[in-house]
Amino acid sequence: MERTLILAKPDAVQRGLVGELIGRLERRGLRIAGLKFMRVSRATAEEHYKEHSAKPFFAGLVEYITACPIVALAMEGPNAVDIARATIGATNPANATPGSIRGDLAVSIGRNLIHGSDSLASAKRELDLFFGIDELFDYQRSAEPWIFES
Ligand code: D4T
Repeated sequence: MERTLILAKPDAVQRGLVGELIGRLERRGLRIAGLKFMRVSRATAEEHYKEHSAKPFFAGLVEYITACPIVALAMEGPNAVDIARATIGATNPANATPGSIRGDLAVSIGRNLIHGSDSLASAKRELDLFFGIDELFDYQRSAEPWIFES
């Protein structure tokens, strides 16, 4: 079982596509372990994208992700990191396969709708950045009958 960080970015919120994005990931088979509607601070954005800090698109990327609220999700399931990335599609929507989220719903790399962690190590780092441990639901430990009545 893996967890991955998903961000429905500002353009997804503005275009009213949050439900569509979550729905696609849920229908694929991943389940929600955490969810929040939030404004990303500049400090969090810079930390989240620090591997790109020297790139020419970094300033625009931070402006974009902090511009209006996003929806942050922890999604979980077997191979959740790779499954989410495949469902999302290539970083540049121009190269994303039709049938993927970006391949169906986006055209521009600078407005590519959604983020998914690119490795298990990134997922852990990014989930820690966006969620406190008490904000994530532990299905394994829960005695709640969360799908079926007994
Ligand atoms: P995110 O992190 O947003 O899910 O994107 P990816 O994981 O798919 O891709 P990434 O880390 O390589 O890029 C992060 C972010 O930067 C934007 N970007 C990227 C951009 O605006 N111009 C560019 O040339 C590149 C490479 C898009 C995603």
